[in-house]
Amino acid sequence: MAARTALITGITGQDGSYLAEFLLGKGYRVAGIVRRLSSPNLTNLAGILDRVELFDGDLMDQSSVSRAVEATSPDEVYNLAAQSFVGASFTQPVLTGEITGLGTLRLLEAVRVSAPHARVYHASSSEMFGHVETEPQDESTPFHPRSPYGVAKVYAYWACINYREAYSLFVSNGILFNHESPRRGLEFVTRKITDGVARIATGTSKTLTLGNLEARRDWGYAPDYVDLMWRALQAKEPGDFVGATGESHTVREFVQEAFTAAGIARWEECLRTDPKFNRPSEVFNLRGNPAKAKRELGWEPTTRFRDLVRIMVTADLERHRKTAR
Ligand code: NDP
Ligand code: GDR
Repeated sequence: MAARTALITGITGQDGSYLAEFLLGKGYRVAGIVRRLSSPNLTNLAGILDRVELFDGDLMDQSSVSRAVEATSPDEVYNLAAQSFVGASFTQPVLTGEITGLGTLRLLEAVRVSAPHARVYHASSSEMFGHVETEPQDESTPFHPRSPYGVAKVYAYWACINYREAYSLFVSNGILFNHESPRRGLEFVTRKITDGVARIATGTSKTLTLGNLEARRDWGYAPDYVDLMWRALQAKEPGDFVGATGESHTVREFVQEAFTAAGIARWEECLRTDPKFNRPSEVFNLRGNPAKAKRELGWEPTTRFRDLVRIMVTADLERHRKTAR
């Protein structure tokens, strides 16, 4: 039997690279859309570059997205590309809307025209819940986004449901809560913390400066979440699924756990706050209920908070020690 083909947008990112590895492990032919940059950014794909097919394309550009869908004739499409940093969405709101919101519509159009039998996974986000009034959040919790990013994700979420209803496309939303790893971008709080702690532990820095330490998040491990993406497309029917651990912690707790993992006891002396890292409107508290994904997809996260922090601190310590040598 011929290998199934998966097309991934956002393949160079944290999730895209883990998903590509996961699908190669399952025998898929894996293709990805990569935008042109003056300095190519393929670090996350280093181990699999010779096994993935890369197509030039940008979610801002309909023709390049359509060409990639036509050229690969995919069985499964994973739409992970986005301007994904909430902080940057306040300084670049229109760009965020173009990529994260309309970009999804461009991909759906390409699938509708050229690959209507393909199954589509779309990366929706817990940021759509935003200012929550109930806890934990599940698939029926109302949306109240608090950033241009969250607003764009709500648009994309409904675009996916509209294409499911209007054209009978198989489109599923994964409403995923924060998931992290050593491949997380350095501007996101978890990686900023583990990188900062590793710098302090190796003597290249003395302090770590953050914004709101009391924000709560439901943090899981990224490789667990790409498994959910795949499972969502193996289901009988398309649907919308929350992916989360069901446990939440504050930023301050993450900091404490990270310093502990690095063996630094008097960590409060190294911690600073600066209001420049606060957001104009903040999401204070998120915790997900993944019961539907467990019941219908058989999905469960394997890695808990403390192990996640340790995995990330260990990787950053190793990286900084190597460069210090
Ligand atoms: P990353 O920021 O690590 O990756 C984003 C990817 O999108 C990169 O490959 C980036 O390419 C690509 N991209 C950005 N703009 C464009 C564009 N205009 N055209 C084509 N590609 C583009 O994000 P994650 O891997 O963490 O997240 C994957 C998806 O899941 C995103 O949509 C994110 O919003 C969503 N999400 C993430 C969660 C998380 O906790 N990680 C939780 C919920 C949802 P380049 O390398 O060129 O920058
Ligand atoms: P988030 O992730 O906004 O939840 O979006 P981020 O790690 O940026 O922020 C989490 C919380 O930490 C607080 N915070 C800080 N954040 C950053 N980046 N830097 C700081 O110095 C800092 N100090 C405190 C923030 O205010 C916030 O409350 C991520 C992204 O991956 C989205 O794409 C995804 O959809 C959601 O997770 C689920």
